[in-house]
This record gives sequence, C-alpha cells and structure tokens, in this order.
Amino acid sequence: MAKPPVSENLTTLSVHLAARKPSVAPELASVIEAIALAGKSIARKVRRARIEDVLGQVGHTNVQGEAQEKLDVLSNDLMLHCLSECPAVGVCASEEEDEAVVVRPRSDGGAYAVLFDPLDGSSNINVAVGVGTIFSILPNDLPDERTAEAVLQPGSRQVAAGYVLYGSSVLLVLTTGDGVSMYVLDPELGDFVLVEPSLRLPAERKIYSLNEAYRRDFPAGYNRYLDWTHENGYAARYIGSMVADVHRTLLKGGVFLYPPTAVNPDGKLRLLYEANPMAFVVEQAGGVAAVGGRRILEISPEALHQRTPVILGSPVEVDHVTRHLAD
Ligand code: P6P
Repeated sequence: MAKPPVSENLTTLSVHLAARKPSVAPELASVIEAIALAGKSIARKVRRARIEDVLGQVGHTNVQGEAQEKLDVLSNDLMLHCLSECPAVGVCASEEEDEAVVVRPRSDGGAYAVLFDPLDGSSNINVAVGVGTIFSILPNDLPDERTAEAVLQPGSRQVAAGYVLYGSSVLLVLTTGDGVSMYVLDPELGDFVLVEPSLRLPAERKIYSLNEAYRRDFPAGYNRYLDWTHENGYAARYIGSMVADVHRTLLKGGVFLYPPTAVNPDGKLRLLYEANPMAFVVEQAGGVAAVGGRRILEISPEALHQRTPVILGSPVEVDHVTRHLAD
C-alpha cells in the first residue's frame, strides 16, 4: 500500500530502529531508546538550568578530580535511572561513578554494558555552549558472569555508540555498526525524528580543532603539523566541548585533536566513554580515529577511567597529522 502523504516527519527513532531488525536486535533497540529517554530529560534540565537554578558546581570533585557541576550529577542520575529500568542493561559505567554499576546479571537479561559521559563539556553550560551525553554500548558476554569487567573491552567490540548534543537543537547521532544516522528532537512531538539516515564525513577539509594554548607542551610532531597548517590556509575551530567539536568535524570535515600535554601526558579525554564511542561514529561515517599509528578502537583498556590522546576526522586530514608526527 502506498504510504499516505503526510507533511510532517514521523520516522521516529523507535520506528527507524524497528525497521532495521534483525540487524538491530530488539533488546539493543530498547537500550538505545532508554538512552534517548534520558537524553530528552537531560535536554529539559539543560534548557531550564538557569531558570531552575541548577547551574554551578556541587562543591566537590568527581573520581577524575574535576569539580562536579550540579547538572553533571543530575544527568548522571537520569542516565542511571533510565538504563536501570531497561531489562537489557546488565552493567553501567559513568565518568561520574568511581566503579562500574552492576544492574542485573546476564542470567536475568542484562545483555549489554553501557558506558557514558552523562554531560560532557558541562563547564561550558553557564555560557550556553553546546554540551552532550556520549554513550558506548558493549555486549555483556564475558564468561562466568564477569559483568563488572564487561566494561573493560576494546572499542572494536562496541555494538552501538553515539551522542546526544544539547545545542541550538537537540540531536541524537547514532551508529549500530552499519553507518551513522542522525535524529532531531521535535519538541512538539516529544520524540527524536530521523533527519539523516547515512551521515558521511567529508574526505578532507582545511579545519583543525585543538587547544593551541598547550602548544608548548605538545610533542614536537604536533607543532610541526601546526606550523604546516599555518602555511597552508587552514582554519582553526575549537569550542572546548568534545561533542560539539566532533559533531562539527563529522558534518563539515577537518580533524579534531587532543594531544598529550604536561597536565595530561596521556591526553585528557577518556578512552572508554569519550574516545571509543566517537571513534566508532567517525569510522562508521568514513573517517579515521587513530593515535600512535593505530586505531583508537584497538586499544585494550586496563582501567575504567584511563585517558588517551585523540586524533579523529577526515582521512586526508588525519593523514596530514600522522605524517608530521612520524617525521
Ligand atoms: P581543554 C570538556 O571539559 C572536555 O572534557 C571535552 O568536552 C573537551 O574536548 C575538553 O575537555 C576540553 O579540554 O583542556 O581544551 O579545556
């Protein structure tokens, strides 16, 4: 039967996930929808932060030793609540939690491990810069019910990943291993609707994105690269919020970098719930995510909150960086 012509976009996230069975198992779809629900709730909190006086810091630090924003805690609680309610979630790990949180054993459902940064870039909230929730979904399939350890798997084992960007609009960008799709939250529908079924990252674009304030700390190769960009007509774009910087790179092309610095000799960004999900999305959109000459997704994690340098973006642009690092 021909579909009746309707003016509005009604391909919601749920409809789109259901249409992709069996490549997207119903249990995996339920986990993604739990994240989307948390994202809608976080979006509401972010929008009303100044009205409801939930801006500002809680007054203590998280496991990273970083000052916790009130919205970090609120977002973390919302993610843990929505994920714990989902029967397919076995274990969660968050930037805001010291240890993994076992929700239910594999024998009682719990097929997936979900790792997340509940509100990345939150220090930018009070100046209305785009912030986001980053998520990574792994199979909870280690033998002997070693559920807590299911979070310590290389990024190549991810079955889904993505982010919710709370910007001028609220976007959900998702990969389940078969390309990248993008959804926008339609506030009148109260649902994410599909706007791009197959995002492709431009092969090249003269944009580099990193914090040049640390330039003196960078290993020499990064400075050789920066000198080269300054002689070759590149534009610098750096928002200081990973989700916003990676989203721009995904849509416009270029390269995003967080090199080793004196303060963070292993880089500042966390492997499991920042670098890995973003690397999965970028690779699935035709980009490259590598550091030290190997894929970020192949790094074997040793600790939940371990950090890694990050280089990701257009293949041609990542190649320019890698060439200067190798010289
Ligand atoms: P810097 C935000 O605090 C964050 O974790 C990422 O979102 C962002 O990419 C990075 O730190 C910015 O760090 O050192 O440039 O301020």
